[in-house]
Amino acid sequence: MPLKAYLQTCRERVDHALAQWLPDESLPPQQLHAAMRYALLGGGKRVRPVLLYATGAALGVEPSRLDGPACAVEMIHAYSLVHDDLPAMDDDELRRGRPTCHIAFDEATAILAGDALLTLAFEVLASDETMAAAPAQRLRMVRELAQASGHQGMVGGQALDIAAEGTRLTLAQLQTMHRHKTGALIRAAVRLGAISCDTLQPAQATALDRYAEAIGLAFQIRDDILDVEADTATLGKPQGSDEARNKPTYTSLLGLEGAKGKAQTLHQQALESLYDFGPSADPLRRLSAYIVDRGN
Ligand code: GRG
Repeated sequence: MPLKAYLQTCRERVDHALAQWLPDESLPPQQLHAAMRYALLGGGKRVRPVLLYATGAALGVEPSRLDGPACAVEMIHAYSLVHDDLPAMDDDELRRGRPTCHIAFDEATAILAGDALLTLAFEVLASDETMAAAPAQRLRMVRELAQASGHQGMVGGQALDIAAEGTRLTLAQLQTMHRHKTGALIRAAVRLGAISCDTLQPAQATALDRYAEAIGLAFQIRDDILDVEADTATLGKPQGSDEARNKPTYTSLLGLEGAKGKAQTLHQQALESLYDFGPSADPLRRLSAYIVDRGN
């Protein structure tokens, strides 16, 4: 299946599952429920769920068993964007081409909607029946997602990012920050797909980890390149915001061409890590190419 059609199929699949997990807007507290739906269903590339489905496909896992973990990862992602956009953090008014959650609603509602999405993610992992997961598998997924999202992962990376504003970072420091802030959840998406496989071999898990590590960094580098090259309408968020905030980025440290070269090297590393997988891993291979070439 061509990548475009594959992306579309996965996006429709996860959007359908997400809509079913979300509370109805007509039920109280209506404002909170409306904000949760606004934050989660308002577009987005669904990169993390697609990676999770593609990892499952590489290992022969039925897509129906992956809907729960795919929803959980996307819920964490959506919550992080809502909180990242708040005045206390990046103070952004535009996301996915629409007003950010705290602009569309209010600050308190946006904080609560983020909190509710974060906690719903773990409810899904604990209770989704279509996952058909053994208790030990479920527990591993909960632990993976918690570690990737919390102080050892995304939240820790966000704290490093805030502390780094206005300072100069070395490439190693920048990489550590992004490995936590953006990379950890991307790795978790791949790992949750892998944990869903009942017959996962240690060598497969190691190869997929290497793949996820490479594309996680490549994703962030592409984000930095887009912040320089793309326009606000294409991005759906303000262009040039990293430079405006004096944020250390791959493009500021490596230059535009250097950053593009680094992204290509990571793409090659991602492909090499999948060497022992057959055609079932083609969606993962194509996703790596998409991540380093994407236009938004
Ligand atoms: C507030 C706890 C907390 C964490 C925030 C991930 C993050 C941490 C903030 C996002 C800031 C940002 C723009 C990071 C660059 C990379 C990134 C995660 C971009 C947004 O992800 P996409 O491109 O977004 O997958 P869509 O809208 O497609 O879902």
